[in-house]
Amino acid sequence: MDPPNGDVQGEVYGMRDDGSVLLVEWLDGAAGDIAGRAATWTEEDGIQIIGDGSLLPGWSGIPQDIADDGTIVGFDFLLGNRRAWIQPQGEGPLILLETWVEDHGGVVDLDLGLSVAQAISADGRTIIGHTSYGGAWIITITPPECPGDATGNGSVDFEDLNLVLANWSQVVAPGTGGDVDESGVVDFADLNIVLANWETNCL
Ligand SMILES: [Ca+2]
Ligand SMILES: [Ca+2]
Repeated sequence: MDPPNGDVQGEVYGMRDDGSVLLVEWLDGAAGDIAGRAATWTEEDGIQIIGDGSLLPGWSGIPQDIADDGTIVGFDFLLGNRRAWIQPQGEGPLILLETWVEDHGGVVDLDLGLSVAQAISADGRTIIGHTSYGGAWIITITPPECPGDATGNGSVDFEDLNLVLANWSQVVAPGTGGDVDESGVVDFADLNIVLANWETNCL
């Protein structure tokens, strides 16, 4: 693949597992940038700044990894200081990762803070990283309860109904293949839960 633009400087830090999105720290020499800006690059859209390019004005924004739903994790860097951030679903501003965790009921008990977010799992459920001097950390994200959501995408609709019907009266691993009541078999109980929660959006 050709580089996206021979006039830019920067580094590629990560990519989506399917290779469709590259994560770059973008330095636009023509614009006189001295701090790198967090950006994505895709074949279709080229460079797109992530949020404002950094969490804090004047810091370098360094994206590290992206989940399948577009959530991006990374960190800001300035003179040896680092601040981990997240952009949920790849939309809106960058959010200090500690703030995001606490806003979702998590507890950050590290005096030094979550300095660097290193990676996020493809399903977006696990984030790992490290502090500046205090070692590594891991964040596990529990999805919200969403009765009837057989596909696990946060909404109850025809996909879920189809999964129930496709496996009708089958014995499955509890909680999979449309078994939304986790009984181990796909039957009317599951169909009723899907219909009772029809068109619910849990996100
Ligand atoms: Ca669903
Ligand atoms: Ca069942």
